[in-house]
This record gives sequence, structure tokens and C-alpha cells, in this order.
Amino acid sequence: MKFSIVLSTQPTAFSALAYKGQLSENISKIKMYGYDGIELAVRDPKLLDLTQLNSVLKKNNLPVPALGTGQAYGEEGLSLTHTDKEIREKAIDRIKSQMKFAENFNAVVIIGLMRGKRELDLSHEIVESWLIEALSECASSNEKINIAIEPINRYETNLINTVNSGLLFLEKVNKKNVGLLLDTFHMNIEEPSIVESIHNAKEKLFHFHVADSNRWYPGAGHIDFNTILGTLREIKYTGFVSAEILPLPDSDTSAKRTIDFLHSCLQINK
Ligand code: LER
Ligand code: MN
Repeated sequence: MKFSIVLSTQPTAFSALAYKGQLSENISKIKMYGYDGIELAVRDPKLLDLTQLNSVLKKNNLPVPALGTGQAYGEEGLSLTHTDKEIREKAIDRIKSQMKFAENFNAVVIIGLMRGKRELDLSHEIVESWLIEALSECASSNEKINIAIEPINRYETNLINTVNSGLLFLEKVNKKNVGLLLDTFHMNIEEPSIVESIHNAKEKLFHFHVADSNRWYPGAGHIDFNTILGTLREIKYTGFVSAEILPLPDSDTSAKRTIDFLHSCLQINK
């Protein structure tokens, strides 16, 4: 099983990230702690120096399994379901440019907060049709790159909270390169059974986030990671398990405890 951790390529208000900025220093640390890859949270690929980024990644021999995109929602208000068509189009363009950027790493592009929220005076059907259109357009524009929609808990969005609603949504989009990202923090809030939901998502599972019940590092709360990693093994998941955690008690401690704890779960699951 391969483990990664999320690093934001720029400072951000989003809190559940162990590392933000200082790419060279943080990427070296992530390698030193024993991670196999690094998930990048990118607000806008245009703002990045790809040559410099590639050279740090190459020096540390770390792949990039996934690109997070949610900061464009949090910090610029771009949403695939905004009531303003122009903003929806800008959001689509941003995802397309993330997909182009993802080609450099063969990374999965994550649709988390960028799906937006349904304003309560709009019907679910209309908002869902905007999201289906947007993702179909993105997926068709670049079939080499996978897109993963993340079911997110009800306190952050009212669109696609559960694995089941994610799977139903995928049927409507009906594109091979659109699948799911499951996140233990959200599943702990929304799923009746995390294990069953992982089994149900099996065929469409493109990426996996871990954080404990309190969004601290795995081992700091009450989620049963032994069973979860065992289930991922059972379904023969070959992707990355990526830590999206609060930098608590501090970034380095949270990163070290995550990888040590996940490795210890693997020993138990042998
Ligand atoms: C993003 O991966 C995520 O899990 C969301 O909670 C963003 O807020
Ligand atoms: Mn997540």
C-alpha cells in the first residue's frame, strides 16, 4: 500500500493540511519521514513554477498521485454549480487547466469543494444538471486524466454527501475517467458502514483520503484504520492512501505520527 500526504503549494485558509508552501523544505521532510508520494493542493496551476517543482520532486523521487482543487472555491469563489453561468464557466476552465497540469504527473484531479453548494431556492435537478454538464465537459476534454468526486459531509456542502449518492451521480455522468475519492473523515460522519461503502465504491475508487474522526492524524481519534486498510487490501485497491489532516499538534509531528501509525496498521494486517 502506498501512502502520501497533502502539501499545499501556496499558503491557504483551508485548515486540514499538514504542510503549506516552502516546497523544497517540506517535500524533503515528507520523503525523509517515509511517504511514497505527495498530493498537491493547487489553487491555480498558472501560478506555479513547474520546472522548479519538478526538480524538487525528482530530487526526492516522489510521485504526485492527486491534485486538490478546492482552494479555487474557498479563495476565489469558483464553483461548478454557481448560479452565474460565467462563474461556472470559469470553474470549468480552472478544472481543465488542473487536468492539463495533472498530465505532468499522471495525477487524479479531485473535485471536492469546487462542486459548490446548492442554493436552497434552486431545485436539486437544475443544480445537478449543471454539475453533470460541467464534469462531462471536463472529462471529455482530456480522457487521459481521471477526475475523482469526493463525497463531503453535510456541514461543508449539500451536494453529494454519501458514497451512495456519489455512485448514483457517476451513473448519470457516465464517463470512464470520472470516479470517486473517499475520505475517512467524511465517511465517519455520513456512512452507516465505512467498510460496506468502500466495498460498494470498489470499481470506481480512484483515490483515498485519511484523517481521524477529529481530522487529526490517524490514530488520534476513534476511526478503525486497521479494518479500513484491511478492506482496501481486500478490494485490491492499488492507488494511494493520502493524509489530509490538521497540522496538530504541529505539522511535522502530525506527518510522522500518520506514517508510523499507518505502517503499524499494515503490520497488523499482514
Ligand atoms: C477535500 O479533500 C476535503 O476533504 C474537504 O473537506 C474540503 O473541505
Ligand atoms: Mn478529503
